[in-house]
Amino acid sequence: MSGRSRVAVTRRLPAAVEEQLAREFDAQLNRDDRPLEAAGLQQALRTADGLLCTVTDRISAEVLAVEPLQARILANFGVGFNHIDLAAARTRGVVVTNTPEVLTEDTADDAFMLMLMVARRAGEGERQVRAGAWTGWRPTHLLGTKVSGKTLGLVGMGRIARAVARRARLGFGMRVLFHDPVPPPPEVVGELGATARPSVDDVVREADFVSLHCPATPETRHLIDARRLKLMKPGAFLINTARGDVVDEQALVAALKARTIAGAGLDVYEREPAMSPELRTMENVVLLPHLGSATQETRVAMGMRAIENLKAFFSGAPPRDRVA
Ligand code: 8YV
Repeated sequence: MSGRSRVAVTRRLPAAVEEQLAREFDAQLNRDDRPLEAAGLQQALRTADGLLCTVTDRISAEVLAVEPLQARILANFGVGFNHIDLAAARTRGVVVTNTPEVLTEDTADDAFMLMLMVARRAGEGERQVRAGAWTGWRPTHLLGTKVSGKTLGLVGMGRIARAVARRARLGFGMRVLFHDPVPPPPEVVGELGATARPSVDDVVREADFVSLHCPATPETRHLIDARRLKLMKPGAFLINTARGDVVDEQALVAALKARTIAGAGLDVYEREPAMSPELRTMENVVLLPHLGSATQETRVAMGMRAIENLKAFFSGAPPRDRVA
């Protein structure tokens, strides 16, 4: 149908979202769900008015240099947008939007799931049961680390960190510390019962669980490096549901080997889906495949939010979640 905006959708999305996309736009769906490489992304940028893209699309300056550039909006399905070169998008006059808020609670759940799994050795236990290696209950079997009442250190205090802080305080009676270069207003911090620390170093030094909730930017790349891992308590755990780039994965492997820290719960990796093979051999590490927002409800809500941004943009209104 002419007159309808053409939207290239880079991955398969939940059926309800694809149906809505087909109703609203001239939607080019990716039925095979094969990630588009640079050439495929460029083809989409040349032919569609907008892209609905995801974390698996590396939209670099080179990709955006395509001629002729037809697309005027990148509606990202996800809150993180470090896979998109925002400066290049701005230069090329391409608007970028994301999907905040709708995935906050699920990602906070994911962080807590990792915290509990790694501290209570749930992965190890499950592997034992599945292998038929469980010989029965005994008082000294798979003793883990208590979570309730411990100190949680949050790196970043945005929406997701606050949702983690609420769970920690209300559900687990934890003491919550945080550092954020742009902290929330004092009344928000007070409501959460959280305590600010002047630096990331202070947070990692004091926490029993360090949970990462900052965006991936040039400034936060390898924020958790060998030095900061050494500052952590030997009994402490590192939880990452933010982005792989925030942690120096090689330094983490070294720290885990040297028992500088007690364990790690990871949902994200520096070179997804690849990871340091040594991580897979370690019992004190829980490895999830980027599941932060992976619930039926939330993935539909993310899709609808991206559609809302596209509709606003094509109708000439400012999209609600513009990031560039
Ligand atoms: C998404 C995420 O699944 O929103 C984010 O930043 O990491 C995940 O919730 C992913 O980014 C989809 O593009």
